[in-house]
Amino acid sequence: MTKAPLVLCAALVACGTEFSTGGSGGTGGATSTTSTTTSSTTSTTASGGAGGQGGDATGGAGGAGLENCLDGVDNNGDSHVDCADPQCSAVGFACRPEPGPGWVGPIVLQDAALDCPARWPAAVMSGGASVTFAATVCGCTCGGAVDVTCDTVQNVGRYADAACNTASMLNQFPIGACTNLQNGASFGAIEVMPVPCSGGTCPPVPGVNKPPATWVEPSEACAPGGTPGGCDDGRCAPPGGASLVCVAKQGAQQACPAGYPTGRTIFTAMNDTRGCTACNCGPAAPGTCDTMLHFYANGTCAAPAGAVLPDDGVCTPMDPQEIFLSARPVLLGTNSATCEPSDPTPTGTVTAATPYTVCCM
Ligand SMILES: [Ca+2]
Ligand SMILES: [Ca+2]
Repeated sequence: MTKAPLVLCAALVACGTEFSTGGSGGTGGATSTTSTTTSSTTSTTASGGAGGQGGDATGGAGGAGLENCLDGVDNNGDSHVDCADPQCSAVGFACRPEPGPGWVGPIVLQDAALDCPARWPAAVMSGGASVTFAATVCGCTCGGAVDVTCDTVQNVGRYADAACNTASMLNQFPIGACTNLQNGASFGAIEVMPVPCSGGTCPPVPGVNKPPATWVEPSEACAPGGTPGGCDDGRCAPPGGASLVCVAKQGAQQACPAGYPTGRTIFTAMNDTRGCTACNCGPAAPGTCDTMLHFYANGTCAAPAGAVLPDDGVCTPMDPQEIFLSARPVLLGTNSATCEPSDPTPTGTVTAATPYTVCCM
């Protein structure tokens, strides 16, 4: 719903389409493009060729053409241009005071939630009196530990009974290597103990949640689509209806020109510098490396015996009749080590920028 930052066209000349509502609206003349080089800006003006009738006026005299009230041209040949033409004044077009150099308009100012009025179809700026926003929510978590150092042996407790009540015998199997169990081994139960690890780091995962900033007193300005003209002193503009008729100039708190006494400052951009302080992870606390212990039916770890046990330290009954001839603990590449995240705090703010002074009748 945020409109583009203000693009106040020079003198609102090039802002919109030809004003044309009501009437049969004949086709306009050819549009030519001219470059104005009186300043550093180049504006494109639509200088309609002959016969560009149409426009707002209704009920013109029989046989007379229609007057376009916003093109600075006497379209119907009655010697009256725009606001001076009875067709335009009859439907509320009026000369508004000339605001002076640097001011653009007339425009109408209204609640930003509304669509621009039909006679002021060109949305030329939006913004508000100030900005409001909720606090930034900062978070930080740590991913799984990497570069940990795993102990090099797997401790395995062997028991003669199935409930691990008998005195245990400790085996230490080098991790990743094949241990030949010589004449074979059988177990009533075993406990495969976790493999400790140390060291390592964790990748930090920052979280920055910036609630949208919104305008206080959101407003928008709409311009008529056409060239102000047809006034001896001032600018011809459509009736404002329920909206305030205003003029605008860049900068805050400019002195309002005659005829537009009520001024206010409207900001048209937001400068958002919000963020969070750094998300860091402390060194990994000691944990365990995950392994699986494989038993084999031959002496070289080549014939899997079907017994594969996790390193959970749990008393696991085995078939005491089964003879294993070799064993190998295998690292799975995962671990339980964790890191402590930092506690980031919000930084920055949102400020209103690019002010315009809008003065209204
Ligand atoms: Ca005209
Ligand atoms: Ca006329």
